[in-house]
Amino acid sequence: MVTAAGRKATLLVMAALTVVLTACSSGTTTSAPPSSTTAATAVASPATAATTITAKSFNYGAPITVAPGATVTFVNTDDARHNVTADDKSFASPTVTGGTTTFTAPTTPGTYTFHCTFHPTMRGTLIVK
Ligand SMILES: [Cu+2]
Repeated sequence: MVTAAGRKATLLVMAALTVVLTACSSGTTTSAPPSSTTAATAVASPATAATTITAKSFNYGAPITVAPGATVTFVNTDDARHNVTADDKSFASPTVTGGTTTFTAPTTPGTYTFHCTFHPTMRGTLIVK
């Protein structure tokens, strides 16, 4: 009788442990998909990044295309101060040093060349269409 009760108790403990372990492993399994969701979001990000001009190593990178009047983000990854100033002065970003700022693209479609007022050799192109 004691042995039967003991077995029953043991079974209950094992069942409880199994539930806990299952809960733990399913919890771990559940936390994995969110990271692949994050990866999917990261893949979608480049579309947004198209409205971002990044200054890196005194280089603006490839021309970017934005909609008329779009808010363009300017990211300066250098320790030096930079800005985005249109050659025709139609737009200009604030100057940032190792930071991020924004400016408004022209509302008139066209191809605008720009430069950094502190480093005239830095040149980039903003296409508005
Ligand atoms: Cu500069």
